[in-house]
Amino acid sequence: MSVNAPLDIAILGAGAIGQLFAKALSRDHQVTVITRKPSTKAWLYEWQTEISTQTIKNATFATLVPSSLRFVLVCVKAYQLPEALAQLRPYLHPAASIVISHNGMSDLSAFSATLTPQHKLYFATTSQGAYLKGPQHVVHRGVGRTWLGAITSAAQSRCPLVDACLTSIVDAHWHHNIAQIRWQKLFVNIAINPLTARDQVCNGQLRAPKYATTVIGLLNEAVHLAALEGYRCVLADALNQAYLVMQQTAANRSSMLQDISLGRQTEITAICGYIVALGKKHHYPTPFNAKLLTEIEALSQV
Ligand code: KPL
Repeated sequence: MSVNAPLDIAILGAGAIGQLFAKALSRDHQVTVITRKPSTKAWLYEWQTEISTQTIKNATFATLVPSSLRFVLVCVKAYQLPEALAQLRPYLHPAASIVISHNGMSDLSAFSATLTPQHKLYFATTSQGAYLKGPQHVVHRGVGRTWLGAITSAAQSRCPLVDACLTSIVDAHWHHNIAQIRWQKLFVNIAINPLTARDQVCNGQLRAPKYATTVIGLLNEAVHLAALEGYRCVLADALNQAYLVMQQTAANRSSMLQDISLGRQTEITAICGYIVALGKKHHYPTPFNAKLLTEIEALSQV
């Protein structure tokens, strides 16, 4: 298959990021978004002053043919991932390429164990600032970088789906060590998501001096534990990156703030909860992450 040939790409998950990727990829490819309920309504996209509508093909699992999906992006929340992957598995083509993207950390080993040597599994991290304003209304608030990289050894060589993402998604790049990049993205989410959600502020407002001690405390714990897990990282770099994303996505409401505002489950377990769990494993105290974990869990139950 030529790198430039249009692909049939399925996207599982119609959240803000799934829809941003769908819109970007649909310029050159046939995109189908898999949702729980069928929909033919056009999506409304707001990108700064530009507003456009687009109808992207929609399917539900009930309408799909088993073993038919060759190129798949999975853009669901970390806590939805195990169920989503179990549902998706029978519909994967024997040589499917799959890109998973979500905030926080997840264990992909159970899913990887079900794959054949022909399957290729990748991960994408993104710092795009986007949110759903209404049921089919995406607002893109800031360009952030997207990194793609291999999870399984079969995916060490790139594939047409990855090339399509690298070409169509703005500021998207390949990285040979996506695990390291996932840690860097985790640092950004640890610094931004819980505080914006707790205090109901936009990302840029966290640059105020009153947040500095907490941001440093959260990242100090995370960087220390990342090092204990074998990932090279420096606190100054994690802080620089977090403050850069606060600036680049200043007007954005973080995904966790949106979740709390809409009464949805948050990704706190895969973000601060991940650090707290690692702290227990390594007998390293994590008071900053534990406090935010408790506070966000309490808010989710209101
Ligand atoms: O990933 C994000 C999120 O909101 O989940 C950031 C990068 C913080 C953008 O808002």
